[in-house]
Amino acid sequence: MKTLLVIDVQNDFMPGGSLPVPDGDKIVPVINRIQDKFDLVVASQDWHPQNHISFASNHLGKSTFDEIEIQGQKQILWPDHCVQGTEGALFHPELKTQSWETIFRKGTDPQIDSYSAFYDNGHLKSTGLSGYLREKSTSQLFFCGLAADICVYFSAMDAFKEGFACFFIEDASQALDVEAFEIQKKEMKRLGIQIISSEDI
Ligand code: VGL
Ligand code: ZN
Repeated sequence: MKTLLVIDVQNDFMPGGSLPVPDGDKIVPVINRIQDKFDLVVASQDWHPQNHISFASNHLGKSTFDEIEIQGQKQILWPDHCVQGTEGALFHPELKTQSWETIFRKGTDPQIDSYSAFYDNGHLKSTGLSGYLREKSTSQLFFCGLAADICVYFSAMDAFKEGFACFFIEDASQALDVEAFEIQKKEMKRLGIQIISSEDI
């Protein structure tokens, strides 16, 4: 049973969006091409209230990309992005969504950030995705989306820890910080998360 997880392919992470990933839009045709090779396709959507703690605009005197500490957790302060109900929170208009069985939203609690589609950054609350995938008898989980080094990476790491066989589709994701992603790729490979190309599926 093969499941594709499409992580945060939303307008704000595209060139021209508020938190753009360089070449973020290049992955859209790749993701569209591979979807029908899976038994199940599920997506995640970053879905923040305007007063979200990860927005620099909600911290007086702070700038975007500053790092602060919240309850012992490091938190990067982002530009406002993926605000619930805005254009920026919508999926890329050319992304095929019709075969998606469901969408898991994350980052909805104003006080907690959530990069992974499985858990918030402090691992305090589950989104229910792990239980959902188990109930669907998913054995192999394939990852794609944005940003490779943030939400896709943390999702893959959580899934791996939950015991799923994980495959990271490199050409169906793009990193915000390419150097950080190179290091993460080595770490994932060492753990047994396979880094693959869309052509290997
Ligand atoms: C993301 C930063 C903040 C992502 C979400 O989807 O990679 N990055 N929120
Ligand atoms: Zn976010």
